[in-house]
Amino acid sequence: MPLSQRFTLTQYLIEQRRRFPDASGDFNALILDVALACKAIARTVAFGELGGVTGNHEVEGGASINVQGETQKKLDVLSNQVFIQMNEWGGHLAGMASEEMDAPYQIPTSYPRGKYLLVFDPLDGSSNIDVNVSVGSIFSVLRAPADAIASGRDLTEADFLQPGATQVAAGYALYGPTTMFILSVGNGVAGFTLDPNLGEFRLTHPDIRVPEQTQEFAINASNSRFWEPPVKRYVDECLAGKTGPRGKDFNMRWIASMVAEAHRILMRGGVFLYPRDTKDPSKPGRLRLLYEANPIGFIMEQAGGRASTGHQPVLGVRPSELHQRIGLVFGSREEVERIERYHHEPAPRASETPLFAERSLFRV
Ligand code: AFP
Repeated sequence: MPLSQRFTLTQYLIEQRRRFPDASGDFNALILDVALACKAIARTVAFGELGGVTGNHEVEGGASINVQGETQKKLDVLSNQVFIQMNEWGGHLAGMASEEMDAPYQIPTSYPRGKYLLVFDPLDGSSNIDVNVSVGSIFSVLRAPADAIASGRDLTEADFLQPGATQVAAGYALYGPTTMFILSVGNGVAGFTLDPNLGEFRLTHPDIRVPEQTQEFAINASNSRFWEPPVKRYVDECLAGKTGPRGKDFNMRWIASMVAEAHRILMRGGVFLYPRDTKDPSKPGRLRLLYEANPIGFIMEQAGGRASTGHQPVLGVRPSELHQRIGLVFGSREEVERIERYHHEPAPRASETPLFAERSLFRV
């Protein structure tokens, strides 16, 4: 399709809004502010060492640590600031929450307060930014509680604890060889590529569908000794390839940047697992529910894929904490359903699964 005929993100949003003749335009303006933040972050990331933005964020006494107990990169802090600056003033938001902030961010009283909540991971995969892997920003849009909208009161953590199924929209920007913006407003998934000449996101992937089957899986195999039996079983069967119960060979990938893995899976299928494991009993998984699992889960489901904790659909989980962690499996529908089935079935006896006994590559 000639470039001139490709919709911009703004045109796409206007088209989508025609489904809701009474819409105020607030929602579209919010998504455009989020997209602007992503463009600004893409630009900052692209300068890398030249822009003096690589490395840890240093404070008195050493590198700063976020609420997760993780070292903050300079770019984590900068990206968080960009999200706040671009989104606090427009009057569309009642408040924000981020991986990089302990508590909800209150919209300053100098700005009007609106009806949406924005939850985000400003720079996912950032612990690998210094080696130039693809990183991205993940966001989720929720409705603020009615009384908060009516009164304009400060928000509490509880206001954000909504199941993923209630998301109004979700998406991510990927800062890779090209910058892309992937969005679902609850009507399928559309992908936009940043046109560096225009500085605009142009619609390049109008209706993304995750292939239902796959021969590719992604998991951090260094955790194998901590996996629960259903995950061990699944991975063992994939590794057994043609000669095993699956009767086909599988390929494995691990980028350690979930947003990049999610994008690969959206484009060509696959399954991603960061399951609950026994590594640290105080952490029921590695990834965060509200700004990682829920938005990526929403995108996957809207693209015909599936997202699960292993035990239940991730979008059905009622959050208990702002920074709650959770086990996450997503991607091609048939694989995710298989992994869920393994979690619900009684563990097979060793005699029924020779892979588990003698030949498991990941035996403990
Ligand atoms: P960072 O944003 O701190 O780099 O974390 C990335 C992440 O949350 C997710 O994007 C990766 O899939 C996962 O962590 C990688 O975890 P491992 O380092 O345990 O493989």
